Amino acid sequence: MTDAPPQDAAAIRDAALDALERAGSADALEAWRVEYLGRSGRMTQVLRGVAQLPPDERRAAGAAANEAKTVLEQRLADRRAEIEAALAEGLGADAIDVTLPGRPAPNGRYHPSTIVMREIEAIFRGMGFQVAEGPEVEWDRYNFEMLNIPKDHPARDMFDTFWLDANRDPDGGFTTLLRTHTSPMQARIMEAHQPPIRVIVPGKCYRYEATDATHESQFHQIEGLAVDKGITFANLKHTLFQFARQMFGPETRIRFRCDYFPFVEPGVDMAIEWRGDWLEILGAGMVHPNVLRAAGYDPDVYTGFAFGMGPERIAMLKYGINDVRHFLANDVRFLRQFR
Ligand code: YSA
Repeated sequence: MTDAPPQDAAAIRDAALDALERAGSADALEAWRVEYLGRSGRMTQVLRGVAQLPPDERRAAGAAANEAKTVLEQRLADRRAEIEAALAEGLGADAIDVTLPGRPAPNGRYHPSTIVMREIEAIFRGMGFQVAEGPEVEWDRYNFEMLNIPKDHPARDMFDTFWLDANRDPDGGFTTLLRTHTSPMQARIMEAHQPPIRVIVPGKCYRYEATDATHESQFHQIEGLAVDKGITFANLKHTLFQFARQMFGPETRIRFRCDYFPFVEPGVDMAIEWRGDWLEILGAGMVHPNVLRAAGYDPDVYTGFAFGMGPERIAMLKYGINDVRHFLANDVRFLRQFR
């Protein structure tokens, strides 16, 4: 006599139920089904074994094995339903409603200074100028001395300067600063290159001055420099007239007036007529012989013109902005208006 089938049925049922709890996917359930209830499954084997038992044991053993099989089939069905429900719930949470309108991606925009500077650059590139950039932390030598503004020159008062404590000369004087204009790049470019030169230099400038509607302590300038044999004031005037007409329209009226900058002779400022008023947009002039000489050029051979303009002031004209301080206030209501 053997009691193996009924005991096996109970033991296999318990092991199977245990394994079923751990099966967490449709694939795992199928593997479980094959292992216990498949054609050669462990519970199927037990049922087949009942036929080999002595007749008086078959009834009880068969009933026990059938009951164990029924329990497993029932639990398999329940477990399948549980897994399908969990899967449906997960899918529901991640479901994408493809019929919803798309959310607009927030686009960045160009700053109005950038827009105007690019426009200015494009105009001068079209006239054969290259574009260069230079350092914002500058030596006194380039910002002033090589531009014919020696130490103690009264013209230094035109440029309220942020001096840096990083370097001092033997007398304890400051030697480095935040550049007050882009003009030091004139000296750097002439020092490093031979004529002919036609270049513009966009960049940030800093002045230690009280701010108001037309003055910021940080702003941009675009410097222009042309040096060659035979450059005259007429070339300067033509270049700036071309620029103003492309920038502000072909009918734009332009005014030149004498002005003083130590690095040019003669010096001028240029204004354009805008909404019934004259608005100054740049300083300019013929490069001073001392500046040419300081860069190693012979002023009897080479002449040049230079100019420096403020893109924020130009943007104010173009867009009707009434205060230069808006440019750096980081107010998105202001910045959103430009593309
Ligand atoms: C003059 C002659 C040259 O051959 C070359 C360049 C120059 C310009 C000279 N370097 C200069 O800085 N002149 S400036 O003090 O009159 O500034 C030029 C332009 O920069 C101004 O017309 C204005 O548009 C802008 N600017 C100056 N200070 C500013 C400013 N913009 C905003 N805030 C400030 N504080």
